[in-house]
Amino acid sequence: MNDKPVVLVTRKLPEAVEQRLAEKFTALLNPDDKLYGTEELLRLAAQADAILPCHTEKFPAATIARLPDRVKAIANFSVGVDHVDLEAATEKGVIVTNTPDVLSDATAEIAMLLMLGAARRASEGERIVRNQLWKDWSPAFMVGRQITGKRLGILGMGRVGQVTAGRARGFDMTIHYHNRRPLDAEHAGDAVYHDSVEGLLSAIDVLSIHCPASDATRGLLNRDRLALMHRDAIVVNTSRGGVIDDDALVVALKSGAIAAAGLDVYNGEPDAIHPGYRELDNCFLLPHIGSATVETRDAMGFRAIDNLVAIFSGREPGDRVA
Ligand code: 8YV
Repeated sequence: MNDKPVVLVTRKLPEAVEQRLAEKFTALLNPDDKLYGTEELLRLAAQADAILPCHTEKFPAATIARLPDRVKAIANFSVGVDHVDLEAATEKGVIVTNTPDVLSDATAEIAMLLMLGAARRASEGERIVRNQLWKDWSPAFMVGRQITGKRLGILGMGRVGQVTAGRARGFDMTIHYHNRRPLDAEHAGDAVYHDSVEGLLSAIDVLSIHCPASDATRGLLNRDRLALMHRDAIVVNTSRGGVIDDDALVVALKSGAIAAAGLDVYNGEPDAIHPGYRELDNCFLLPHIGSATVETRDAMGFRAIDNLVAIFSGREPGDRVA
């Protein structure tokens, strides 16, 4: 007889993760990595005691209300939980967890890659070489900007923000940040706190966005705030597309109001992002790969499993967010 809890896994996860999951649970896997729509998700959830989703599956209040009562938990394979209505989950008594810490290094790497790629015109250069458009060299050819020694502004100095600050210090960048509250001295180090987004934006050369998407941060980087940045400034986003007002950023990039952007996350990703970004040479664009390393994806899966094991052993999961 099999009395292990049943876990619905919505996407294909790394082999080691699926193996460990199968040792502890009855796992309903998705070997073809099909993207489930809401109805299919709810149909499959009828057999599940918990769901292990990615950010690609959405759980608004209406979906949570329709979850079968046997579903006790949503153990996300993600640190961001903006795809789950946490209030609705709490109301229904569904525990929600995420996977913090384990993706901070990988995401900070991508933030640095975006800074460098945007500053040094990586997209443009790569296209020139690949398309056999490289005909000459001159002192003025492909001249970009240097990030070394510049002022980095971190919007959201949480786990990923702090690791990014550490990496940026290796480039002799000075660190500025805005958070709801300043960090304690041990975590802030030499970073300069700004008590307003506006104060931060007017004091920096490079902005790296690390705050979660929420009602409070939606469209935060809008036309008025972009106008506070100087003409050589660079905007980088590894958090969520929703923090940026795309129309405003595209206009700023097109008009030269700021120099460049490096983006890994978008409103409307994957296939309905603002078309303006694709046309701009001063955009360095990646397809939401902040945590896409072998090491991190395994660690995210193990962390989600640890949360599920705690929940089904009657313990408080380490990463409970609702
Ligand atoms: C993940 C992310 O790949 O964890 C997050 O919040 O944005 C990504 O790094 C994705 O969410 C997996 O579900």
